[in-house]
Amino acid sequence: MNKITNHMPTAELQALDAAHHMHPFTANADLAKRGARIITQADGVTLTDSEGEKILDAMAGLWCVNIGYGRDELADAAARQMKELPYYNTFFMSSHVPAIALADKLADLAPGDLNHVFFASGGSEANDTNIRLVRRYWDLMGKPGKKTIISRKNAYHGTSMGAASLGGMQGMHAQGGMPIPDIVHIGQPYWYLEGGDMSPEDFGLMRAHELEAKIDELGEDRVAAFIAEPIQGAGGVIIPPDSYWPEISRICAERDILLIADEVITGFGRTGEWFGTEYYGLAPDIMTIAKGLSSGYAPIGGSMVSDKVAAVIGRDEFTHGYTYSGHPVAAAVALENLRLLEEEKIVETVRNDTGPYLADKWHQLADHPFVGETTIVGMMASLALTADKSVRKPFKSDAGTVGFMTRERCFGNNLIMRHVADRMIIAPPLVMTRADIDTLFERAVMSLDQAFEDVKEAGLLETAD
Ligand code: PXG
Repeated sequence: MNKITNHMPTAELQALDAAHHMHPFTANADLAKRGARIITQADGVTLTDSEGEKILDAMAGLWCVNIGYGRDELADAAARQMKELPYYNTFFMSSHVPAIALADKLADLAPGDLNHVFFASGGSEANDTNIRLVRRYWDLMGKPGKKTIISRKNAYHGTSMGAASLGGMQGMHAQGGMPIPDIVHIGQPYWYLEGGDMSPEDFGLMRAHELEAKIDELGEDRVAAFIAEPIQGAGGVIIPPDSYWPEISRICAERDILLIADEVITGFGRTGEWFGTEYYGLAPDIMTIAKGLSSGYAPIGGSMVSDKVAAVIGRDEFTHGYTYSGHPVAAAVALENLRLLEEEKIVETVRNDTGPYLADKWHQLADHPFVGETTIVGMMASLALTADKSVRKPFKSDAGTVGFMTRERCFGNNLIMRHVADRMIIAPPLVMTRADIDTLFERAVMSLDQAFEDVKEAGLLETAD
């Protein structure tokens, strides 16, 4: 393909970017020295950068472009809606057609009795809504003491003060007064590095029982809710042992607390089901949605709420809302995205065809001397890098050193595969074909081979004591 020329040269773009643009989760001074990779176009599963390089995007942007890039239908839906009604609010007894249609469609798609939606612009806002929803629910139920929300270490629920407090990322809590009061964290079901000598099943049960123990410790009359991602995404694609979710479900059913499933990543086909709660057979009271809802084409998220909780919340004014709750353009784009996902049977294809094909390839990587385990559900997968396949232990070097070196090789080979500490992760667009998967696999093997040599040469192929 030709170099894209209808923009400034890369170096000039990088200089302007460094001068004025503060990037998320970035040491901007370091980035300024190195220069950002500038993406100019995308189609299907492939990005084009300002140098004309074609890059296979095995992360679907930031876990969101489920439908793939370049869908005119979504652009047309946005243009139509912008001309007809670019904005109106949903406060003050008003509504509009796109928000109504999308809420109706979501009630249809969501499992169980999650028949109501409170819209937000993304996952963080939606999780902030959830904090307020569950506390308000228990107030109205005459149990105002039930305020505490139990979450998990290494969970990711967003970056606003509320959402980052729900999250269990130490690096985030260290920067500015988090967690906010009445949010506590239990252990994560991460068997590979935390399971020790236990079997995965016993370890899964043990971690689930931490929820029960925490409820007992705090007192059931103080606990409002438990929040969790069905599969941790940003934490490293941590797929819990099979014993974990059934036990959590039992505890939530027996105790008088609400279950919030954060489906920002696992929703809209990522697991091969429409929602991760369906994959695990969960019955949450509230479900957080964002990302794949619009395939990232427009910023929109929300909280799906059960009949039971919505009926209570609806008794009185809920003093909460965002200017862009149910934004008509974002809602119209989301609706069109859901129509395409359904009509083109994209979720079914992931479940029955491309998902199993990817899983087969992914598990072949487990034979590589640099890989300790491979794990995958639908189209979200991870692998643990290791210095010694015979033990489940981290590297001696700081967590992420080896992962970063591997990521650099992937980027060099025009493959977007990310690292979380020393796990490599993928979450490709759900439209990825078998041929795309073959390309992904070839580039992944090449990158692992190269990184393995780099790590050996740097003297970093060493296991922690
Ligand atoms: N919940 C979950 C489970 C998420 O993964 C959010 C909430 C927050 O959504 P917003 O739309 O406010 O970003 C997320 C977002 C990463 C990464 O590095 C992951 C996310 C966002 C940014 C980076 O993997 N997930």
